[in-house]
Amino acid sequence: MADHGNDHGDVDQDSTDEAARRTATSRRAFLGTVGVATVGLTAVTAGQSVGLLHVTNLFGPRSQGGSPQQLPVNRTAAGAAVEAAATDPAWRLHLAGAASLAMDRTELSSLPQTAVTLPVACVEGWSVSAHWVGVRVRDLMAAVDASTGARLRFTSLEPNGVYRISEMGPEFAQHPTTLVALQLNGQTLSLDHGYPARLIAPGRPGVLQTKWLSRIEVAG
Ligand SMILES: Nc1nc2c(c(=O)[nH]1)N[C@H]1C(S)=C(S)[C@@H](COP(=O)(O)O)O[C@H]1N2
Ligand SMILES: [Mo]
Repeated sequence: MADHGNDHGDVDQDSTDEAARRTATSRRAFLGTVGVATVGLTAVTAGQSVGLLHVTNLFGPRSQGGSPQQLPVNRTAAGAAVEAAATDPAWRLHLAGAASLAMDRTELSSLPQTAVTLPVACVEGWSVSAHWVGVRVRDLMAAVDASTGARLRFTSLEPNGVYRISEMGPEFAQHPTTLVALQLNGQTLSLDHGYPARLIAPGRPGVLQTKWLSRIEVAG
């Protein structure tokens, strides 16, 4: 084994160095899965195995009557005027920390997925629990070198509307169940529930669970 290094010093690793090395390694491993759609799904977080997403019929769930995907819709994709932008193949989720990245849905689906059960709790008086699968926000933002203490801003494709932008502090941003959700109740997220990707986080009102994500960035 070739050793081209020039620091043959201490065998004992300083614990800070070791932690930094682990962070860098896991970041490389995380990003290493981007674009490789057939691997990486066995290394799923929290011991949960989740299959590759199959984009099937986005409009199908709406034609079934009642709430699509067993969850009420507060504002439809048509009402928010996002149908064209949300189904555009050019869609990317833009991530901005010290570095920046743009990922399409296939790339997001190829990253380690986390499954959670969390409610949407609307101030209008309903709360419905649902099963979500997606990528941890903290992993995505670590990939663009955002500080773990950062406050984040989530921006929707929605051209206007009071819920277009939401923000969260690091206590939510770093939470292991705060996700960019891609799947809802076992199906590809429907257009009305925020396709191609929406925010889902624990312990926050529904108004902050931003649908039709376009961008996540470090706030101010
Ligand atoms: N972009 C965007 N996100 C949004 C909203 C919206 O109007 N626009 N409404 C919010 C509100 S008030 C609620 S209660 C939830 C509802 O999510 P659901 O329609 O998937 O149940 O989405 C939130 N996210
Ligand atoms: Mo809401």
